[in-house]
Amino acid sequence: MKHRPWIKAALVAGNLACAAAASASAAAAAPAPTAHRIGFDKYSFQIDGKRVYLWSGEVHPYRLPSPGLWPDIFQKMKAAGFNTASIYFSWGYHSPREGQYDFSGVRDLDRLLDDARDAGIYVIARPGPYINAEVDSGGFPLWLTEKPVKNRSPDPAYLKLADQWMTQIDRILARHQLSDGRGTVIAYQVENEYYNGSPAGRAYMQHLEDKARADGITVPLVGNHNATFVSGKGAVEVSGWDYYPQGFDCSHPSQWKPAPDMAEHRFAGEPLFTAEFQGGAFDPWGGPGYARCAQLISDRFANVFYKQNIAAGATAQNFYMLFGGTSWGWQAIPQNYTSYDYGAAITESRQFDPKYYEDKRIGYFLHAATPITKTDAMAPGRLDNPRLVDRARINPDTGTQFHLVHQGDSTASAVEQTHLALSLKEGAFEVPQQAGTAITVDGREGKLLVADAMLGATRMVYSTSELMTDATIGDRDIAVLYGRRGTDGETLLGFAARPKVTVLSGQVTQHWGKNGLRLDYRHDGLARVLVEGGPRPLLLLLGDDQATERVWRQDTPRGPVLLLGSHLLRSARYDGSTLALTGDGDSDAHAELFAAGAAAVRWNGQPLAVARTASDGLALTLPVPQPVVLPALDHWTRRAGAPEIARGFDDAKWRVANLTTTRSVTRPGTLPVLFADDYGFHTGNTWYRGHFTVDARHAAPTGLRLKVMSGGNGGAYSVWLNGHFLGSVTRNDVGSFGFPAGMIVPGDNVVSVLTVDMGHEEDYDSTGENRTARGIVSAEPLGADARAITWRLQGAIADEDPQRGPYNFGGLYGERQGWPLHPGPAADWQPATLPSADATPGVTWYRASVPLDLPRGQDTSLGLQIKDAPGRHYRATIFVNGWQMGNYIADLGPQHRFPIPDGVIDPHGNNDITIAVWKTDASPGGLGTVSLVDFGSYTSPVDVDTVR
Ligand code: IPT
Repeated sequence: MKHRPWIKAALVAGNLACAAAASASAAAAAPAPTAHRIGFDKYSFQIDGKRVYLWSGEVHPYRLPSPGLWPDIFQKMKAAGFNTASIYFSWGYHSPREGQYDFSGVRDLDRLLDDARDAGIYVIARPGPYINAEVDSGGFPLWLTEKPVKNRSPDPAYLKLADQWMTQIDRILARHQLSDGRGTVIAYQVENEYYNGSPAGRAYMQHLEDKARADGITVPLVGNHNATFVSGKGAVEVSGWDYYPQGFDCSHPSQWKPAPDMAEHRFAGEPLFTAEFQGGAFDPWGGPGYARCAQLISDRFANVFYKQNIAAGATAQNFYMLFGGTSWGWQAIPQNYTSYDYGAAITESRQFDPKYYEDKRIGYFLHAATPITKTDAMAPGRLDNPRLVDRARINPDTGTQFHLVHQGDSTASAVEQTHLALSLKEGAFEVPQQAGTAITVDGREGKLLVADAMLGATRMVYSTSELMTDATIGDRDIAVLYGRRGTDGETLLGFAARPKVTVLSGQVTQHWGKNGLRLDYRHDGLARVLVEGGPRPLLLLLGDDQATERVWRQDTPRGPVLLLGSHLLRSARYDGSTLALTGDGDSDAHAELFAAGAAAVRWNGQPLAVARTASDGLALTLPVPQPVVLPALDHWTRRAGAPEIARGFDDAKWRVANLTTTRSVTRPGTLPVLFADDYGFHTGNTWYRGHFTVDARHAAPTGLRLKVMSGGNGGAYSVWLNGHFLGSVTRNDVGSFGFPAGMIVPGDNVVSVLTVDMGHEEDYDSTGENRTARGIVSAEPLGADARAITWRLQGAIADEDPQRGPYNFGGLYGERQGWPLHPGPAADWQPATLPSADATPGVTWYRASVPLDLPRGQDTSLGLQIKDAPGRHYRATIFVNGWQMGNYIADLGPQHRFPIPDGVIDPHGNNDITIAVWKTDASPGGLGTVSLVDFGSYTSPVDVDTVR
C-alpha cells in the first residue's frame, strides 16, 4: 500500500466551479479557503469523493512573456471543455545566477496560478528540476553549465543545487493547492521522463518526493516515467505515460502511424493517465514548418486517438502541447527555432486550430457524460462491416454504455458504413433501425456513441449521433447531438406515453413505437426539436460538426449557460437577473442564448438588446470587429555593429582565455580552453579575438584551422583577419582559413571570430549534455604553435536586464551596449531602406519606431514577418521593445513570421523594433522586407498591460 498522506488532508465538499465562481466575484472579500480531498482509484481521480475526468492541456508560462495574456489562454482552454492545465516550471527561467531567484513580472507564478484558478482550471504542476521541454538545457539554469555535478542523480553536489530550486518553487506551489482550498493545483509531477530505476535513480526520486512533502506539498505525486516508478522506492502515487504516436517529423503529414492501446499501460489501483499524449510536434531548423505539424496532429488525429484513449479507459488525458507559445530570447534548444507553436490546438498567436474544436467536442462530452468516469470494458457490439471495430465500456452503477465505432486500421482513410448491434435495457437493437440508413464512419474518424443514458431527465436509449453536451436550463433540458455534415442520425428516447414533438427548425421525422420516440434526421446545420411529455421538456439541438464550433457552454452557480454563436464565450456570471457574459466576437454577429432567469444580458460590460426566439432562447446581436489597418514599416535607420572586427578595437577588458581544464563534457581540441560557458558566456553570440605578434622572432601563421560548436543545424561562425573577411562556416563545425600574406602587418595581428550558441543541449539521458561545449573547441594556427595566438573573448553580459532575464541578450556589441533598449543618439543611426542591398559581411543593426493605434475593445494578435529573395545569407535577431522575440536564418528557415504577444508589443502606443543582422557572406543582400502581420482580430475583453 502506498503512502497517501493527502487522503487525510481535508474534509469539506466543494468543486472547481465553486472556486471559479468565488474568485470571479473577486470584488467580494476573499472567501475563507475550503479544503478539498483529492483521491483516486482504478477508475479516476476524485475530488471530495466526486469523480472527475481530467481533460488537460500543456502550457508553459515561460513561453508567453505577457502575464496579461495568461487568463486568455486559460479561458480559451476552459471554453473548450478543458478543466486542467499541465504546467512545466523552468528552473533556469527563474534563476539567473546560483542562489538568485526571480518570481516577479513575467515570472510571477502566483499570478499564473491565480489566473488558472480564476478560469476554473486545475493544475498538474511539473517543476522538474529537469523538464526537457525543448527548452535550453532542459530547464536547467545556464549557470549549471559551470557545475560539473552529476545531473539528475543523488550526487550531493547536484541535490544541493536542485534543492535550492525545489525550495523556491515548492513554496509557491504549496500556496495554491486544491487540498487546502487556496488554489487549484491538483497534482505534482516529480522529475520528468526519468527511467532510471537503479538504486541510485530511486534514491534521487525518493529525495525529490521527500523534499516536496517536507516543503508542504500535499497533493498526489504523479509521474510520466512510464512503468519505472510504479512501485518500490521512489514510486509516485499515480504513474502516467508519455505517448507521441506520430513522432516528430511533420514532413509527411498525411502518413499516419497506428494508434496505441493505452489499456496495456494501466497500473493496478490507479486511473489510466496519459501524462503527455501527442498534441502536436516540435519542428527543427530547416523543417517543414508548424502548419505541417498541425496537419499531422490534426483534428482527425484528436478525433481518432483521443477517443481511443477514452475507449481504453483513460480518465486523465493531458495533451502536449495545447498552447505551445514562443521560445523567446535564447530559450530554444539547438534543434528548434523560436516558434514553439507545436501545431497545437491554440496556435502560437492564440488563434484556434481546427483541433481546438475537436478537443472541445470531446471535452464537452466528457463533462456532460459523467458516467464515463467509472467504466469497465464490456463486450463490443456486433458490426456488419468487417473493416470497422467497436470498443465498448459500461458504467457498472448506471449501466450507461459507450461504444467507440472506429476503423480497425486506425490509419485507414476510406468512408465506411455499418450497423451496430446493441444489447440495452429495452432489449436488443440493430442501429440505426431506419431502413436505408447506416452509421457512417469517415476515414480517420471514431464515433463515440452513448446508450442507456440520461439526457437530463429524459432517457436516451441510444443515438447514432455523438453527444456534445446536455444541460438543465430553467425548467427544461437542452442537449446537443452531432455528426459529420450529410451523415444520417437516429436517436431513440424512452417515454412511457407519446410525447409532443415540435420541430422548430430543420428536417426531423418522428416514429412512435413500443420503445419510445425515434427521431430520424440528417446532420446538416442545426436542427431544433422540442420534446414535451417527460419529466422535463427536452430541447434537442441536432448539429453538424461545423455547427458545434459555435456552441459554447459556461457553468455558473445558478446553472449552465449555452450560447450558440460568437467566436468565443469566456465567462458567464449572474448579477441579479442580469447575465454578464464575456467573450470574443467575429464578423458573424448572430447569437442565441439559453440561460435561466436572465432578464438582461451584458456582453463585455455593454448591455445587449434581447428578443425571444422560437426555441425560447434569447436572440443577441454581438458587436463586430473594426477592420485593422497596420502601418507599413518603411522608416528604418541602421548602424554598424561589429567594431570587434577592426584590428585596433580595444579588447583590454575582455576575458583572457587562460583555463586549462573545463567543466564541459566536451574535450578541448587545443589549449587553453576556449568554451564560452567556461568563461560565463551562456547565450547567443560570443566574440573571440586572437592576437599574434609578427616581428623578427615570430613568423606569421599561414592560416587557422577552427572547430566551433554552435549546436544544431543553425550554427554559424565568421572569421576576420585584421578587419579582412576570411569567410564563414554554416551547418558545420570545422573550417580552415588561409592568411593572405598581404593582410599580415608587423606587430599585433588580430583574428576576430564571431560565434553563436544556439542553445544548450537537454540532458535526457542524465549524462551532462547541457555541458556540451559552445564556442571555439579548437584553434590551430597553421605553420605555428597553438600558443602563438593569445585569445580573449566577450559574450553576453549577465544580469544586463533582470526584467527580461537571463535568456534575452547575447553578446553582440549592440547588445552589450543595450541598443534594443537604449539606442543612443539618433545621429548615430543612418537612414536605411529595406530590402538591404548591403554586401558587407558582419553585423548591422536596424531600427524602426512604429506608433500603433489599433481598434479598442478588440484583441488583435500581431507579429513581424521577414521576407527575402532567395540566396541571401544572413541571420537576424529580432527585438520588440527590448524583448528578443525571434531568431531568423534566411538561408535555413522555416520561420518567417514571429508572433509578438500583446504586452510586449503595444497596440495603442509606440513600439521600437530593433533587428541585429549578421551577414555571413559578401554577396549583396542583407535584411529583407520586414512587415507587421495580423493573425486575427476579435472584439474582446482582453486588454493587456505592457510588460515594459
Ligand atoms: C517528452 C518530454 O517529456 C517533453 O518535455 C517534451 O520534450 C516532449 O517529449 C517532446 O516535445 S519525451 C518523449 C518524446 C520521449
